[in-house]
Amino acid sequence: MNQKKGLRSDFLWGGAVAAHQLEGAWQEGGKGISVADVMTAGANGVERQITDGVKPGLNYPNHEAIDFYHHYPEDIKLFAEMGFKCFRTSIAWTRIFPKGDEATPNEEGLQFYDDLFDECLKYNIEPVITLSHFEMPYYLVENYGGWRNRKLIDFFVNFAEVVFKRYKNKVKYWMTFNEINNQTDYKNSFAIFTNSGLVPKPGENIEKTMYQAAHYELVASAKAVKIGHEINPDFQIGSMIAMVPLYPASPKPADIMKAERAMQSRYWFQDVHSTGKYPAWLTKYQEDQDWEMDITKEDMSDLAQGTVDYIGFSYYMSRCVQAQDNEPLNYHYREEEDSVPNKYVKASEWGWQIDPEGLRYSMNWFKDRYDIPQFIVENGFGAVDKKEADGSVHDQYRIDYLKSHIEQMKLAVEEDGVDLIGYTPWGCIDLVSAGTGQMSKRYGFIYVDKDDEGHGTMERSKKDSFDWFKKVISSNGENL
Ligand code: BGP
Repeated sequence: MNQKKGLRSDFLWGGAVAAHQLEGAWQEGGKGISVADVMTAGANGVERQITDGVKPGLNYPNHEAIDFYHHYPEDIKLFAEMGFKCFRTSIAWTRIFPKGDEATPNEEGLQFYDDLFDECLKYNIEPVITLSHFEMPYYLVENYGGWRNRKLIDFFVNFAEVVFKRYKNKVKYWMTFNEINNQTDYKNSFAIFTNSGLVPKPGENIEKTMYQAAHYELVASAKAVKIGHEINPDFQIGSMIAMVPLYPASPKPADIMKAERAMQSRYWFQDVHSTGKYPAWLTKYQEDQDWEMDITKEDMSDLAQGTVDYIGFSYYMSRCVQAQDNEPLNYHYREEEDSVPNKYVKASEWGWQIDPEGLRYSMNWFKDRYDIPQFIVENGFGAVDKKEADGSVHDQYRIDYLKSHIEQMKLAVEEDGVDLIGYTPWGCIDLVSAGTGQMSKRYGFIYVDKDDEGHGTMERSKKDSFDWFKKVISSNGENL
């Protein structure tokens, strides 16, 4: 869409969530247990634990979450009041296929999403749907080893086909796997468990397994894209990439090269999603390891036939990388080990570096490499909010964060020619944080009365950012 000034007139303003982080009702409506349901909350500096089943007495925050399953009419009404044009959520795979490998879907689960989408459409809110957002059936982990098993391709494609057919007249915008590239951080057990249901086996080369699992997911994604377009040629089916641009810490050539390799190692997923091919360095790397990869000619043909229509991505922060003396180049950027602080930007309480210009940089980077439409499907500021005695929440810090990012987003559109479909800030209503498993890291325009121990009335109330975002939407981003 060619325009001189402003965002497109059909720009999709909205908000984003994921089924497991807000629905709750983990055992209602015939739902099966997902990987999210076996993860405990973090507490006092202790990370979330991945358990091998649900143990009494532990805090599993996703079980109830904010009970959106029962509150959604009230919540969607508030989204409509803010003026949302779209609402990004995911379909919990376990509501449709409780175990993942069944032949027949669970009608009650399908009906739930019919009702939810109808409720959105009632207010002209377009549902934007992620097929897999950190919540595959736990049964597939226990019985098939998660995505290290090729059989998962068929299970996922079947799930995609069932929901594509069911909602073909209600949903146009889809994404396959949420933040599929997080698993490149393969030493982080949270990243590979939530992305791919991988639990490392003793003695296993988890790096190789990650590449194999990622390959199966990419084939499954491509097959889903192809089938989706056959079911409804108007479908727009995107990838979903966690975009954290990695800057060199200095002009030192070794830092530049390290940053380049780090970017390659985190973002090759979009190469496959967009071109249907693996980048040369990756094929070479896998050959050099003498790994027997299960990548067939048919897979490569599937990848080529299932390239995505748009790039969906999250953007929260940038990071910096610095080469160590005599360090050999490696392709495996790891957040914990390889990042150094950037003295030019501030960080949130969780160390997430606030860098609005990094959003514009990322949009240009995607544009130059892939030149397809983009959709910012997550962006936002996680903070501990304080609810005042009169029920108000003064979250100016959140407004400041979002405003500065929207400004840069607009520059990317107006001055750099990026074709941007929409913008859906993360956690538009407070929900369970994926990283901490806690309620206290909040993103919402709408406050939900619930604490980390699970206590609270669940009452919804508007924060200051609610009216601000309403004004932003009604002016199509002109009035910030
Ligand atoms: C992304 C995920 C979301 C979400 C968000 C914020 O990585 O796609 O599921 O939770 O980040 O992260 P957190 O909840 O850890 O603050």
